[in-house]
Amino acid sequence: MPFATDLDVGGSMTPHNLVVERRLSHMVDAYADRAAAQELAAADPIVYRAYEAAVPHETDHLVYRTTIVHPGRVGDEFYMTKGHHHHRDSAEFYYGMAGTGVLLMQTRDGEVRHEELPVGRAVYVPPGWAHRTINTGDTDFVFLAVFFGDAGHDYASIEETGFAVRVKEGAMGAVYEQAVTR
Ligand code: M6P
Ligand code: ZN
Repeated sequence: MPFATDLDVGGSMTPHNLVVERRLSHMVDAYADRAAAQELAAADPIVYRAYEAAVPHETDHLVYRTTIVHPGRVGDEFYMTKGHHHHRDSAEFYYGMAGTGVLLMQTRDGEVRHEELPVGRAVYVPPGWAHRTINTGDTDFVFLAVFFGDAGHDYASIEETGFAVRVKEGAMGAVYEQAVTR
């Protein structure tokens, strides 16, 4: 049956089906400065949360989630999502709802692109591009993401290579650094 949900600029979704809550201890290896990550993981802060609408994870359906990436850094690297490919290479649609952040994208061949995702901007992630979001501001970064119900989250293949770019805090704002090969 058709249904409606209410999305709040704070990132909450009413009603919602599932909440993904990612704490730093779940992704210590994602950050360049492992020692800083391990130290901060002792207090185990929540890095981000996602709310999902009650859509079946099946072909022809469009699953949507709001995500709230909290502000913070591990060393000088901004808080970010784990990032993933889709098991079935398929597109994703992003829409900025609050705060300041960036969408980092990378193909399996290592081509990298980033797009800022300010409030009111839509970014299209084509099939085959892994995607990670980064909060480059000092308030919650909130966005909506829409993807196919049968896309599936593949974390392993991007974990293996890592993202080739890291987003860090510089003197004049966010800087994009070539990652050291893992
Ligand atoms: C966005 C979408 C979701 C994803 C979430 C958190 O909302 O891309 O599919 O789950 O961000 O990102 P990740 O799954 O990479 O931790
Ligand atoms: Zn995705």
